[in-house]
Amino acid sequence: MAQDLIDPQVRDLLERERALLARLHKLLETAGRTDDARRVAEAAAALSEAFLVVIVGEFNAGKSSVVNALFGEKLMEEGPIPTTAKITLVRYGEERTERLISQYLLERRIPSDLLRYLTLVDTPGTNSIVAEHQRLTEDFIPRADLVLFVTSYDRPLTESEMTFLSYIRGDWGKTFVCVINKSDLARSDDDLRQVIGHVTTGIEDRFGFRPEVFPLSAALAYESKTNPSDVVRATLGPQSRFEPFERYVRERLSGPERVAIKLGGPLDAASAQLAALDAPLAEREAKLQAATEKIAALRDHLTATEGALHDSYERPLAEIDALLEDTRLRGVRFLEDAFRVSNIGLLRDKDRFKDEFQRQVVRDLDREIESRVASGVDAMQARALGLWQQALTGLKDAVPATSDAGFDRTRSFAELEREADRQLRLHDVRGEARALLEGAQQSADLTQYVGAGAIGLGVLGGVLIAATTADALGGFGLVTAGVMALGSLTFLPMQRAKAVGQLNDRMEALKKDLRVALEQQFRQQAQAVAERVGTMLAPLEAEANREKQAVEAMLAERDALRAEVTALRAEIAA
Ligand SMILES: Nc1nc2c(ncn2[C@@H]2O[C@H](COP(=O)(O)OP(=O)(O)O)[C@@H](O)[C@H]2O)c(=O)[nH]1
Ligand SMILES: [Mg+2]
Repeated sequence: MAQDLIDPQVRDLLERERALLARLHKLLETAGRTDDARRVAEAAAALSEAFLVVIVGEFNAGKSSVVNALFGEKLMEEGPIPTTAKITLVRYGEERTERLISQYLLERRIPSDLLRYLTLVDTPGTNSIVAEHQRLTEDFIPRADLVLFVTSYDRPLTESEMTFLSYIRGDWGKTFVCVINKSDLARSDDDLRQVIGHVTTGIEDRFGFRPEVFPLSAALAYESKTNPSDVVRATLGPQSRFEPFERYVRERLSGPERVAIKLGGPLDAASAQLAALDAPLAEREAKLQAATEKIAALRDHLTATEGALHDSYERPLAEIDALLEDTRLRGVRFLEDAFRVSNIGLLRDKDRFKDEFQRQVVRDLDREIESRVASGVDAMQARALGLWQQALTGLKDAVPATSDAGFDRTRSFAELEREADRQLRLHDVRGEARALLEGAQQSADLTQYVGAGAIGLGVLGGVLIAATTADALGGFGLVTAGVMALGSLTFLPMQRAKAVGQLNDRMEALKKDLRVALEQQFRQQAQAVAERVGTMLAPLEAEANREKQAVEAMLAERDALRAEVTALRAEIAA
């Protein structure tokens, strides 16, 4: 079969090497090494050009017929009339196309499997040689793996053929193999032997080397490959004498030495490119490693932030405690003073009593508490942002600003900075403090004092009054008539002691409940702040993760390709 012109094993190696180079090309492009990728593409292209066969000979000697017989298909037109005065490059293409590369060079693409492994150059007759042909031929001859000189039995070794061969041998230092086509025209073996002798000595005398000479019949060989009749094919095969020539071509093209040269070159290129990839990949890996560590540290740092945030409202809470304690003391003083006979008017006037209590005891407790809460919120936010900014600065130092390939923090950093900026601008201490306070007031701990409906600005004072005085006052009011009636002077101190006791109890409970409610609100807010700051890390983590996957994939591919290069080398050498 024509396919076997290239040994199947060699074809397999070629395919694998082609696949290897394609993968390497992709890897280099992914790694951003465009120039190297281009070099690999060139090596791959050279591999496709593997096994360049140049056919020379007089017009009408049967060059096209020999090619067609080798392939077992009509790649080239045959005929007694010169069809072209151009050098024709025949190579693989998905479909049959013809393209004029220059005035004297025609490229023909044919979807023939064998052309995946070899490229043919068909030259016009040697007698039509022009300067341009010579120059073009010069482009191909030195690269040729095989130069086929086709002469014909009926006109063996013409003078123009000798002239052309002298270019090949003399100017370009190439050897060639000689086909004597149309040997079916020989009337006897003796005649044929004579022609063979003529050609062999003619070349030897002129060029100083003894050529391989193959007398054959391309016409019969083609028939022996394509005739539908088994009998015809079996008879014509030996008659065509084509087999030794075909075997020779196969050995020349797929012999171990040539294969080693053909496949070794691109493999060397691949090895070099893989080696060149080590440093940049290691650098990306190191960068990524540093960034990942930094991000993880930042994540830890932020987790710790939540804890740190709790410290920031401890002081305001203690101050609120102190404020309530002061209030309690004022309340005790107020009650001790109020429960006297001289003050009986105040005790009888519930509204006045309340007003006085508000004025002397409660004072601006609401505002005071609100301002402590505000400073707690403020401290917490400031702390969160401070931690965040500090972390961001550290991260900036650790993660490279830009790199043509690899971890790119620029985008995520811009996002982070925007977010931090937004947090700063959004920061409305008073509003947040009020919200926090309202949240605390709505909590079950505090609504027990006044009911949820009474909540509003300054309600804490109301809470306080309700908590400390309602019972005392109510209790007092109820017995006032009795007091007057009995005129009992022992009754007032009793009531006073009772009221003070109640105030103390209530204040103690309120202190505790308010603290619990506020703490809960602060904790919630700290958690929200920590979460918000935490989510700002997400894009950076995503970027690091993306880079991690990219680098890991590239490393794995590099190692796989390296192993494949080694395997291919071993098989080529075998
Ligand atoms: N008798 C005979 N004629 C052949 C043989 N091979 C080719 N020819 C004829 O020789 C002529 C030229 O063949 P072609 O392949 O076109 O020659 P090219 O100009 O060198 O490409 C054609 O008419 C073919 O039919 C052969 O083996 N025996
Ligand atoms: Mg031809």
